[in-house]
Amino acid sequence: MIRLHHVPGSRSFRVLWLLEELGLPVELRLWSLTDGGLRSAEFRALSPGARVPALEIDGRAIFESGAIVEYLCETRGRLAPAPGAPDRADFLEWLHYAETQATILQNLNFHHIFLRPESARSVAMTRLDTRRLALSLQALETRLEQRDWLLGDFSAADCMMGFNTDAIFRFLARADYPATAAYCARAAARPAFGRALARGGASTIYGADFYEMPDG
Ligand SMILES: N[C@@H](CCC(=O)N[C@@H](CS)C(=O)NCC(=O)O)C(=O)O
Repeated sequence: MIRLHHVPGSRSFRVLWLLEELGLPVELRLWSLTDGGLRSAEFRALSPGARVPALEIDGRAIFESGAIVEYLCETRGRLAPAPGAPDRADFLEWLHYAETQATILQNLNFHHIFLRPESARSVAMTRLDTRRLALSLQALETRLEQRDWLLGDFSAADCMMGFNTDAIFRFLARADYPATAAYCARAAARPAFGRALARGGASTIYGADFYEMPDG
């Protein structure tokens, strides 16, 4: 039995998408970011930092989406170059780069949506993180100008980007990053991506399609 602890539209989508790509049956346990459930002793026994995802598998629980993705590839033997393969370093770089970018997206979610009261939000930090996102996205854009997927062929590193693809164009103009926009569309067209979205549920975070960088 594999059980994924999941919040719709969160980083746990990365794992759900990969499990669908691998054709592995999974039981979902749904949580909310806002009702305090992630801070319960029950959940912290699975993920001590009170974050999703957590995956119960092979008689234990694993937290950290990157660790889960690497573990699934290693133990289920697909969608990643083997250790020592020529493109292994590229795989690890992009797998972890997705999390570098996700932390910026998470900050922007706080700046634009979650922080209350609104007077607690910082214009300077919102502008800084928007610029940091643009820099991180330019690297992705350059990479994708030459290839359909991060490694050329589809890999689990692309699943790590699954959380980011829903968020990046909420804060930056799609038209400025055509290769990344095409990549996001290719990802969304994969049957496993569609199954994961239908099963796990779409993000409920965003009330707007686009959030402008504030003046200041
Ligand atoms: N580096 C961790 C980050 C996990 C993380 O921050 N998850 C968010 C959802 S996308 C979360 O659980 N947030 C709960 C909170 O901040 O209280 C990973 O990749 O698994």
